[in-house]
Amino acid sequence: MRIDIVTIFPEFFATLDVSLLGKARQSGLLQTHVHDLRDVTTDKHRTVDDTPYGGGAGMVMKPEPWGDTLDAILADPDSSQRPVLIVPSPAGEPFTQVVAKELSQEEQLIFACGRYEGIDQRVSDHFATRMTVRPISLGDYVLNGGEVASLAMIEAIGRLIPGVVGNPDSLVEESHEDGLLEYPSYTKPAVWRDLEVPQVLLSGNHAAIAAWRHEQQLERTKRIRPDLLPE
Ligand code: 6GU
Repeated sequence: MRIDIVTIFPEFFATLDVSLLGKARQSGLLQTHVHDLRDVTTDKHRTVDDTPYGGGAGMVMKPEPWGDTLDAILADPDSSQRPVLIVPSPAGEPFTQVVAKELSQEEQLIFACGRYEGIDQRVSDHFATRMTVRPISLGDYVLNGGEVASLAMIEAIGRLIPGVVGNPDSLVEESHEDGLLEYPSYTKPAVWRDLEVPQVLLSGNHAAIAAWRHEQQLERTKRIRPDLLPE
């Protein structure tokens, strides 16, 4: 998979070198390209924002630098025929494991990291004719910009690319995979600060262990995330 990121803060993406995704990049499973939006500006102050038409607080990102940067990405012979343009925004559709799985099957994703009060709407309107545009939100709270949100999405998506996570079994029994929260995990020692590991896990009875884990998933989900359960 190829991932392009457009941002005025390329430094945020230095962490793509680290851990699992860093390894995926080294092995060629993942290619990332970070583009500084200011590189295409021509004025002395490298301006990327301006005041909103109609008035109001804050600044809006100007369309021209976005247009020039995205045109250049599309013109790259290594770009795919129809990439997905992800626009991180608290006004987007909710990001879920289902969305992460869909996006992990794409050839190319482009993350448009907006700052200030967002990007001139015409950027999405124009590029919707040339790419699949998806405004996506991490949840009901506000971040200063799309950079941290993009990093979270890239990690969630990247680990689903075949080969990125060494043992694919570890992708199966985790929260949200079966619509439930995951069960609690324990390792040695069997007693720690007077707290014992649940006996059933030491029993060697695999059916009993599976049943106990499923019960724990249901109990946790009911208590913490009842919205995930059917009526
Ligand atoms: Cl995806 N972007 C921004 N800027 N703020 C957010 C968000 C995304 N999700 C929640 N808040």
